[in-house]
Amino acid sequence: QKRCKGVQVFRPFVFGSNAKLFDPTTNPKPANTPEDHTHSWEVFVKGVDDTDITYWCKKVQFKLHESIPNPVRTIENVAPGAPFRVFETGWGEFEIAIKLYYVQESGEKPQTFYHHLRLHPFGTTDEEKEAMRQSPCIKSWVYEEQLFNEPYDGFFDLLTSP
Ligand code: SLL
Repeated sequence: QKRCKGVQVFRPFVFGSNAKLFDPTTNPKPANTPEDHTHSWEVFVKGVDDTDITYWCKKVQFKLHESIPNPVRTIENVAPGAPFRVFETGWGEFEIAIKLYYVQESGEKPQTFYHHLRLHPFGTTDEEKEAMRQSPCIKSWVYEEQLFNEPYDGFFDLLTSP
């Protein structure tokens, strides 16, 4: 297998979380949810504007807080354009390790990103915080670019075929 010398390919993606406070009318607590859980949330990895990333990202492992049952969640075989994601409920914020596994043709080792799960309004200015307080959903999204440096010929074809 030959590498494409001097070639760098970037692929944008998004990772992050969405969280909602339980509320009897807008976000009712599902049956059997533990008493102390205050929020429902999801953590995800996906393409920008839900574009497909499955041609380079094959699998994502989310490592949640140890207080959560089965904290290591592995998501694969998602439909093209669908997010890799985990839904949960809970009461606290914590750091999530998000490990991306690349398609076999890439020859790339998995890479870990870190995301702080946000349940509560945050922001640097009062305006930002107030806007979040008004919003039904606390979004914390990070836009990233995956760099493939001198990809193998076969992987380059995968990355660049329409
Ligand atoms: C804190 N450092 O103390 C954090 C830890 C852990 C959050 C937060 C448990 C959910 C479950 C849950 O929400 N843990 O029991 O399934 O704030």
